[in-house]
Amino acid sequence: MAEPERFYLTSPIYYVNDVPHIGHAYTTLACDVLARFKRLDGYDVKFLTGTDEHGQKVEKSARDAGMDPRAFTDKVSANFRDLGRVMDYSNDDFIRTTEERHTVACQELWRRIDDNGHIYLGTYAGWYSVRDEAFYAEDELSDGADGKKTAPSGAEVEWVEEPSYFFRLSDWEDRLLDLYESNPAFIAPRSRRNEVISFVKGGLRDLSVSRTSFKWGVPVPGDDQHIMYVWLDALTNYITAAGYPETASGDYATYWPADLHMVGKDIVRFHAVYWPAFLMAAGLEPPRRVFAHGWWTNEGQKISKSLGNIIDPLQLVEKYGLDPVRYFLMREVPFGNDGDFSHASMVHRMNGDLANDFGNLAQRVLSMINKNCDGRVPALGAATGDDEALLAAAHGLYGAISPHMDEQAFHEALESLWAVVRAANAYVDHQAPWALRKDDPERMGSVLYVLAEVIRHLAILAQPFMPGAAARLLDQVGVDDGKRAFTDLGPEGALVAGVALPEPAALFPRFAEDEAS
Ligand code: ME8
Repeated sequence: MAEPERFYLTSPIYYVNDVPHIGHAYTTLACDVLARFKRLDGYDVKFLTGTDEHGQKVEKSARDAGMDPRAFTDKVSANFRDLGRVMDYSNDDFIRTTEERHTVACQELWRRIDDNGHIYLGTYAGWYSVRDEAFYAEDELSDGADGKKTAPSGAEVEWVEEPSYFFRLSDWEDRLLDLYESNPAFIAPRSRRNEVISFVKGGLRDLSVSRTSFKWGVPVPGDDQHIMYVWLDALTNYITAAGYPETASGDYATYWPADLHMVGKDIVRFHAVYWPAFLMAAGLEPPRRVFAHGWWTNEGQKISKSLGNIIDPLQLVEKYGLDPVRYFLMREVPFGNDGDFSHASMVHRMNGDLANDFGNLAQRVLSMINKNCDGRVPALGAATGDDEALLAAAHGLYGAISPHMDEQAFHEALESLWAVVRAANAYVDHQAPWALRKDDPERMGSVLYVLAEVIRHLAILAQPFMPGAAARLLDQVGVDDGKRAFTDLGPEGALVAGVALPEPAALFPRFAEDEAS
């Protein structure tokens, strides 16, 4: 048998300066949905997430908490792992940049870049933002209300002057532009691609890649007065987890280059400019694609600790349930755009799309089968044009959804699923199987068979988005665990008449408004 094609995708690794919030949950969720989709589609998937634990910002947070950085990072990193359990992420690895395997990879990458002549020693004198962990040129800054300079992100900056190694980023302009030109899918969505191209065309300055004024980081090989710039350290996680430095037969050869780095729009420059330049300078392949999604606000307001309006994903899941939260985040906002979280829109999706549309379809069909077909899959008699049309829509779903997933258009994939949910509900209304029970039970059986088979398709394809609800639904239509992959969507996987089904149970609860507070 041919080796399965591999698919390597990564989330950002999150700073352990704070508890995880909805933004972190969102990016990793998008990766999880895609990872699950690709696994069901037969790929050998590697899905990586983790925590970014070095640098001045984390060191300062540890100090503010009165803790040693190592103990502090252990504690906060564990919160991100806990989030993963609650959100049911299916990541294959969780990397921490304080791990030994990562130090080894960072130092080796540095050596290669240095051996190839792309690093030199100088002095950095300029602005630095600890919050962004980024260097800024004077002309990028503006004057804040209190007279202090601020970065474009709104973060405070401080003046830094210290010996530093520099990466010759200015040498990479043309090769980066070539990379974007020859791989139009390298940066998505288009707005971000344009932003990155104009940034690079505007001219690149050499980049400071080491710091000497604090110690919490990976030492520069051969000069441990310096620690590596936290972004060089952080980005390297993607190859560390692929098994870099490479061995002849190791994972690196199998999984690198990554198929997708999923990030938020705030960090697209690091991923689409610095990272491919570092890799090419080391003689390594750049990743295949970077997708930078948009920003969530809370009831119309920017989410920030100082405004006290951080949305805690754990609380969301507790209040609304995991599958509704996963569905809402992937459905509400065209992936790539900014979006707003509001209680009203969450409840609207939950009661409308989930309870009324999908849940009600399953409930009606399964309880009719339970009551009128002796709780067994009915038989399909002679199919009518309406039956064929609905079955054809279900059979076409995988083909409709798959290209959307390859473009990370998760909202479109769900819209395709719901087009069939709506068509199936319209078919139920039109065929009125309850009215056939007395006079034409055979036809009633056919109608319910068609619907059960459509539900099987919907549930198989909904698994990446709502693993819990989809699994319960597949149990209810009697689909064995081993028959839930996309290859089972074909006729060989079709429901078999006579198979006994379990007692149906409601799939999606309605959210009663008086529970809202
Ligand atoms: O930047 N809406 O880590 P970080 C949507 N350690 N997504 C959001 C968001 C919001 N309001 N807020 C945060 C770092 N995010 C680095 C990354 S990677 C080698 C190193 C998400 O903890 C979004 O994915 O600040 C964003 O890019 C990421 O969290 C930033 O996480």
